[in-house]
Amino acid sequence: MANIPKSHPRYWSLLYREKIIEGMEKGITAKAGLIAHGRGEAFDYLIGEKTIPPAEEAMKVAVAKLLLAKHPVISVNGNVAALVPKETVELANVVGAKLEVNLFYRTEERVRKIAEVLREAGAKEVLGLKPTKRIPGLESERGKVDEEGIWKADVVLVPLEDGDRTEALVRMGKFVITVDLNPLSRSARMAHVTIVDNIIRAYPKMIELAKEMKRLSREKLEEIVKMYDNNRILSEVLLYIRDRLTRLAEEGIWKRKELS
Ligand code: PTJ
Repeated sequence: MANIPKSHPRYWSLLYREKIIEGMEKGITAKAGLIAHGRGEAFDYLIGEKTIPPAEEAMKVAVAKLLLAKHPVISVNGNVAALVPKETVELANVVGAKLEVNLFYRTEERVRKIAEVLREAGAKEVLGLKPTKRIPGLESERGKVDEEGIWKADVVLVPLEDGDRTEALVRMGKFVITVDLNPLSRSARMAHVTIVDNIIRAYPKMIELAKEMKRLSREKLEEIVKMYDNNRILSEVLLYIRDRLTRLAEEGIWKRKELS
């Protein structure tokens, strides 16, 4: 990995960029994953590279839904494995979810390598290595799922996902949660709960929330889920970006070192 000085003003951003590059070189991340990451970075600039209130609200509902689920599954792709392997395993442990490697650009070798990364991060069980079922309506490679995982799941967390697959999962009757920095993406609009935040901030926060919310009764968790409206959340994200950009334009961003 390139040596990035900690004093660099954009240290964190460069560090995660390097993780994605390293993931690709190791055969974990797809080449298209580099493009997806760049798109994510651009949207992260727009929200100010911090967790914004509508994302926090969506996270609470996502965690409540995962805790309430009978068969929750967290899907893992090449970008997620490169960026947040430990956090993925920890989140699955706290909410009691299964982990399934499910790839858009599926190759058996990548599936195996990602499963290895998850095991190194502490996962006891990783599904998706021998999928026997197919998501209806998706061509063979993209639609392969594990009978004990996504196939059976009632709630699926599919971060950084393609819109087509999100839509197919919704059609199958799954409750779909996504993490996507682009509030305009098809995935963001198709999912039942969309967390518009960088996964590197979202997963640690969701772990914290899950540890607290585990103590709540089912009634309380159901109450949190009941009032949720994903369309409102996506509108709030767009309005947040609009207001932030307006403020920055009016204040003159060139005068400021830190953007908030
Ligand atoms: O590993 P595979 O084969 O499953 O492929 C994974 C990618 C990401 C290449 C594949 O799912 C894909 O092409 O996805 P898309 O359609 O590019 O969508 C990815 C979405 O994730 C985009 O809307 C990005 O803005 C968003 N994104 C990228 N990086 C992050 C992110 N959202 C949150 N956190 C990020 N770090």
